[in-house]
Amino acid sequence: MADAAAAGAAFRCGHVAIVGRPNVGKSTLLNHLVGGKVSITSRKAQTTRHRVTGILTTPSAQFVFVDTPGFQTRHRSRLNERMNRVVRQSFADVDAVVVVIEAGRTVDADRAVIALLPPTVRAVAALNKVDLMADRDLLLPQMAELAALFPFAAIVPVSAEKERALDRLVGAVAVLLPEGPPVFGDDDITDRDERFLAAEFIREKIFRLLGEEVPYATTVGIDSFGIVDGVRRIRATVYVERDNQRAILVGAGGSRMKDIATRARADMERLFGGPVFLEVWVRVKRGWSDDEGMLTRLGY
Ligand SMILES: Nc1nc2c(ncn2[C@@H]2O[C@H](COP(=O)(O)OP(=O)(O)OP(=O)(O)O)[C@@H](O)[C@H]2O)c(=O)[nH]1
Ligand SMILES: [Mg+2]
Repeated sequence: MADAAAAGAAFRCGHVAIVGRPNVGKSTLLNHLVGGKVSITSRKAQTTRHRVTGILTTPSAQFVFVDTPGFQTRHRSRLNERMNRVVRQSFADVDAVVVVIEAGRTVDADRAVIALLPPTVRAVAALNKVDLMADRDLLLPQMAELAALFPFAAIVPVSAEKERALDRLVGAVAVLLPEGPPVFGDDDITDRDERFLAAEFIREKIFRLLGEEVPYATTVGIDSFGIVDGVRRIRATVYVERDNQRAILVGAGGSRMKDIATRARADMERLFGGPVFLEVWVRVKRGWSDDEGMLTRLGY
């Protein structure tokens, strides 16, 4: 804040939704923008299911980024409807939107997301994964098409993973934010609590370590979370739809579940900054993704 004042410019602060079709790198972008793992990522589409906040504070601005689930039309269930609702609602209470699109490849699902943008919203397009592009000549025609679809304030090719041009993206978003004091502390990187993050880290390992079916049939609930003598003691339950999915998840002699829990615990200890004792159970709960009461209890 001192720097902004010294330069004669007012401090800016605002909410910025990150939207896009599944798997374009929205959560990876959020994590690299804020410099910590607050939103889970995987190679699989529809990894993110909740609204996840990540906060970046610079000398001249505070950005409250809101990661959202990939907007999609497949896998119809009440859970999917709730996920799409999160995306639509995200436009209502933000000052700017970052639409993430794969560099060099605009598809109909991207156009569907752009069509959701309210005409008055201020938006920047981030063309992500430029590091994977073989032919950079594709960028100019892609930018021309996007500019014709929506009056983007800027279109910025970036690589979230390699942290390329993220400063340009942040600069393009900063000018869209209103003047105002910061609402979070300088060191805060999320407003999500440890309980939520613990459940998400377990879900991430399931998305990363299992095949195409089980992750989508899975959710995680935290049964208890306490701190005793500086050790976080967490008891979690993983819910699956069917017995055979439970067997796959547990693995021979419990080996797969042990691997999932070990990796999730390492992430928790890194972010929480202290030792974690983690106990994970697996239960069959048929139809959880269409059960309104259960979805609400699980925070969807
Ligand atoms: N090469 C490369 N890979 C990236 C980049 N950004 C993200 N990825 C990868 O793309 C995959 C999807 O990333 P996520 O961040 O989970 O994507 P998402 O848009 O949040 O996906 P959903 O939450 O499922 O909608 C992961 O395997 C990331 O490692 C990038 O800049 N370059
Ligand atoms: Mg995501």
